[in-house]
Amino acid sequence: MVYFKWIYPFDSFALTIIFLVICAQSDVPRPRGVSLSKAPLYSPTKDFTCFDGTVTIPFSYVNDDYCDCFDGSDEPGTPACLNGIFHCSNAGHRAVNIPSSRVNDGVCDCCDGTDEYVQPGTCRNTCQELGQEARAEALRLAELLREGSTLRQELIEKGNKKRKEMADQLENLEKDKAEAEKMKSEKEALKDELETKENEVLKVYREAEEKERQKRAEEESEATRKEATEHFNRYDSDRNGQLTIDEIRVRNVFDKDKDGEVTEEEVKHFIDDAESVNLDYFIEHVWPLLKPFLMMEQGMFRPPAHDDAEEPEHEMDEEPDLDADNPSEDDTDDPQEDLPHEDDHVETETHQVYDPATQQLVDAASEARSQLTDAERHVREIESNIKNIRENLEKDYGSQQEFATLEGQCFEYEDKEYTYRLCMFQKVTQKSKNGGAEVGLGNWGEWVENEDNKYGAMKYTNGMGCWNGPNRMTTVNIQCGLETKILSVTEPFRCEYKMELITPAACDDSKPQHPAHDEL
Ligand code: MAN
Repeated sequence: MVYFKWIYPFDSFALTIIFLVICAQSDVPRPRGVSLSKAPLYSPTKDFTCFDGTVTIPFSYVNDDYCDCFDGSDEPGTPACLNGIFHCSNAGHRAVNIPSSRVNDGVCDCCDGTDEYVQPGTCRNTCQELGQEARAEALRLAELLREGSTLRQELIEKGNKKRKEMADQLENLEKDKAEAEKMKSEKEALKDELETKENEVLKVYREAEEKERQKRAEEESEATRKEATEHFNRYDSDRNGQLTIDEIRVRNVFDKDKDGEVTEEEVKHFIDDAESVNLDYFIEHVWPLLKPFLMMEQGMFRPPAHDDAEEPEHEMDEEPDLDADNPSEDDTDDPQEDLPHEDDHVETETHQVYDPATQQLVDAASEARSQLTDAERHVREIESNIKNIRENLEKDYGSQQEFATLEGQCFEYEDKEYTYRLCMFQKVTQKSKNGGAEVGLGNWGEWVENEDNKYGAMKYTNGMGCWNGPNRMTTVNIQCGLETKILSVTEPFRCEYKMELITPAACDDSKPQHPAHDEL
């Protein structure tokens, strides 16, 4: 495994010197379980004062297997106090502190075996071996850090270069934007000007169209009137200008249900309660009701079939197939209901033909509109680029821009069930190997300090909602390594993911050394 965390470079000479000094210091007389740094607090010639200052006892009470101090400081070398601390010097390896309750419990906690002194021989001293391994590991890690920090330096240079390029790009884009906006205003002005002209010339056409429409409407109304009058005269057999109930009853066309008889109800349908109607009433009220039946008779209008299977075969001259048994208001065979209405919107594609001069103006205006649309799109594109660059420039890519080149780079990790993908400073996703959609495990949020390192972990938050739970989120712990790579992905809590990432960007050899232990 090639990663490293908070280990600082030691060369073998320095390690040897430190080791010799420790061996010399390990001989300093002190009560059992006391570290070198605490030794001065235990003077055999003075009474002992507990570390918390509450009690002072004769020195002979120290390590007498009776707990006198609340903080357990009088019994570092016995298990008498529950909260005491036993210090293993572990000469040759790393000193450690263990709870003094583990002293003489039959388990070897210290590599030098000093925690199990009542039964000598219980523990073998393994400190030399372990120390040797640890020193070899420290050297390996120191070497890793040395190599990694060279790579990090390169990343820093590239990162700064990238940032500078982005700043230059932003400056250029701001200029482009000013120009594009100027262009847009010009195109807008040109479009307004040409549209004004276009409207002026089209006004003549629109007026002519309106006149034409009115004319057509009048002609249609006149034709309707004429046709209705002809029918009125045909039915008004005594030619007295009044169509009576008797005159209606003998006309088959008013026999809505085609049962061979024009009933009272059928008459009422056309003329309400009137005894007779004159021509004007006929044209306005009766004709619109009668016309669809006439059209059906002439085969000019067919109501839509409601059930294809049962649709009767219509002959051109066939009578309208009306439901004679039940002519209710809901009768869907009523041709009146199926006629196109005046306010029905009928899409018709008309291509207006203009005179050449007008056409030229219409074309110019339409070209100006399209150019304005292009100019507006261009401004929007530049604005979006500016926004992206600004967002990136505002991101924290590390104290020396060491993480900048990683922006947008994606790394994958596969376990048995899922493929995880981390796109640096953007998002984390999870895809099941059994198919299904990608699940968002979080979007770039912020750096999180980890073991005194401001850039120790990244937080990706606000991912896809978890079933009956919060939105998914991911913490990416970052350590030094010679390449950028995800080492593991876990889900310690449901929908909370943890990634271990190594990268040379984290190999910082300039950090102050952290003394992990008080001896060695
Ligand atoms: C999916 C995955 C899992 C997650 C569950 C929660 O199966 O995203 O990681 O634990 O949903 O329901």
